Amino acid sequence: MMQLYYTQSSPYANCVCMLITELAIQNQIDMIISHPFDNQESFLQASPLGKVPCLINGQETVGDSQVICDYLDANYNNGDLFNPIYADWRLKTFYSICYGAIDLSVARRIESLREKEENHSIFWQQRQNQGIQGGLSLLGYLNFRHTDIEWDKQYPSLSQFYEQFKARASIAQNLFSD
Ligand SMILES: N[C@@H](CCC(=O)N[C@@H](CS)C(=O)NCC(=O)O)C(=O)O
Repeated sequence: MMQLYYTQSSPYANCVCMLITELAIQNQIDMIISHPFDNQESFLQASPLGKVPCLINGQETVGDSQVICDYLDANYNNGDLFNPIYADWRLKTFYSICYGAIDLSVARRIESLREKEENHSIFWQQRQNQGIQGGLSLLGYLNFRHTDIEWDKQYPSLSQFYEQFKARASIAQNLFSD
């Protein structure tokens, strides 16, 4: 049995959870909700950087969502998801833009938490907005954390696509929450 340390608010963990649902391997993984800021000892031992997600398989620790997705795909899916991406630089670039948009959205979240400390940067918030618009690909997380970015009004056909796509089990069963 593997263990996955995760939170339901992390878009990185959400990528892993969606893949687990897509591969239908939920029954092989203990899902352990662990908020990084709680600094649980077992979590910190597994994840030296103190970040979720983190996967444990026996003696092996696999950290970082992209590495975990790669690991699960290679071991439980013959690499069918990622091999075609790695073989095509255009797909690789697209994948990297998707991840970059996740990074920016998390940075934007951190920046908005700083607002409460009255030292957030308007400059960085605007840069993040610009990049997120350019890489819209993490629609569920935007609906969860950044509802002020009204992407659905700006991109109606993307919104239509998402309305259909969100019924998929890997999205419907892995909804964001605090
Ligand atoms: N590159 C990592 C990033 C993971 C990450 O930054 N996770 C956030 C939650 S969204 C976290 O655990 N933050 C806690 C911290 O930085 O202390 C991945 O793809 O898994």
